[in-house]
Amino acid sequence: MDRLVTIERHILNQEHQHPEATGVFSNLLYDIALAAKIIARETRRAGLAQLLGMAGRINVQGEEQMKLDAFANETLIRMNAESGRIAVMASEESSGIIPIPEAHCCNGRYVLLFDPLDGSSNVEANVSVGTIFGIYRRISQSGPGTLADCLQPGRALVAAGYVVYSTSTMLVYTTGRGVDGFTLDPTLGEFLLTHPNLRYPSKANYYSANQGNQQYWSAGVQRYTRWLQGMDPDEPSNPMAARYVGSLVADFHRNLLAGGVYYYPADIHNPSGKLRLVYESAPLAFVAQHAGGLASDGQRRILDIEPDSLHQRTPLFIGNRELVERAEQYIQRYDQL
Ligand code: P6P
Repeated sequence: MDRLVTIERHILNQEHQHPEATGVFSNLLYDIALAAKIIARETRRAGLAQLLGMAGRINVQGEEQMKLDAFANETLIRMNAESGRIAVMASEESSGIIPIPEAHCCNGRYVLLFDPLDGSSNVEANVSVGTIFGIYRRISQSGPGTLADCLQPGRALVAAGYVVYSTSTMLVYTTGRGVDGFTLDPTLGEFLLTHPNLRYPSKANYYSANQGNQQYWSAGVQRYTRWLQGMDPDEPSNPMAARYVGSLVADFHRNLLAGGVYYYPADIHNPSGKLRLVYESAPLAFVAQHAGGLASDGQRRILDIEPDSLHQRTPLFIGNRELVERAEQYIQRYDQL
């Protein structure tokens, strides 16, 4: 029987490989893992705990805020606001930066960005949802963290990951040295290392996109989609299977394990696409990169994009490297015409 490795033990083992480490970063990762356990508990019993149904509040995206959204957001804020490890936070559910109380912010070295419950519109249908997070070092010198601390390019991330709340709850993260997956054993209350050193398989099986929007995509993206379906007469290929959950984290996770590409391109109604750069696309791009994959907006690599604003959107192609590069090639070839 393999040795049981909890996420805490794994984080500590990684810390020991950095003699200069002070443990602050490790404790920040512990805090996120604990928040994930709390959110998992509520997500699992959402229907029972009457957490379903609209909170009646409208969030910054103009969407009715699910009570579970609010709960996940509050949990992540509460777990990190007074730890002294964070200089500033930002969330999909909060319009501006989330300042840290003066008493706890000024020594905080890190910046935490998150989408507390991505895909939450699926909660009522009992479909998988997820948390996405990214961690930067602060670039401001002292005092309370700033908006600029939150608008760093993804290549400056020091850690990123996601939690997928599904048939089981998994936390997958990287600190830039491999991607590791942990499955929550609810009877122990522990995340156990179940998927060490995750890498995209060389053979990709799935493509994930909302083809209801296909007529609104560019010529290049439409042609790319036909290639994925084995229907581009000029570029013969084996058809791939379509899988689209409507929950980015669920699609991303399946494609990471089974090989595939997820894309939410720009369309004539949404020239910048739908997904957010700072707390959705960049953290997942960091994970994809360290699992041997790639993420692009169709022209630029996601990790190279310098954010202009907290909630800016970006087109997103993410998954197996060759599938994302192929999308860039189709866009290069057919969208410039
Ligand atoms: P559509 C959920 O709202 C989300 O942000 C992603 O999790 C998901 O992949 C996408 O939007 C679904 O969007 O337009 O296909 O319903």
